[in-house]
Amino acid sequence: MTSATQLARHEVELSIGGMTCASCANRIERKLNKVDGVTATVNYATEKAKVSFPGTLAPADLVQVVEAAGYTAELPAEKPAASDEHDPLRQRLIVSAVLAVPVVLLSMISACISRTGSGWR
Ligand code: 9UX
Repeated sequence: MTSATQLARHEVELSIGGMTCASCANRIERKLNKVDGVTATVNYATEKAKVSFPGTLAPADLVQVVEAAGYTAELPAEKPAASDEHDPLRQRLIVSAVLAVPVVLLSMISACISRTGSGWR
């Protein structure tokens, strides 16, 4: 590993524009991965590039690499709202966990009743 990869790593998700076929994603991916210490995955469908890069680089450098390859790249908006409580997926997990409790209890109780014939012992 080069020293660049040992520095603190950062991650950024770029919005890529100008990809007209799936191979474009691979082309961008290769360009980015050629940069020392950079690991990138480009998703053609979502037009997003997930890039892990060392502290020696700035996100703007990554944009430049993509643009030099003939595509457009945009940095994500600063500070994406990261409130746990309003994450819909997380909320659904909590809700379904709460709903599952009575179901489990009920099945335990009915299993107990049917085994002993007279409820709890
Ligand atoms: Mo597809 Mo992209 O034929 O540079 S690879 S358009």
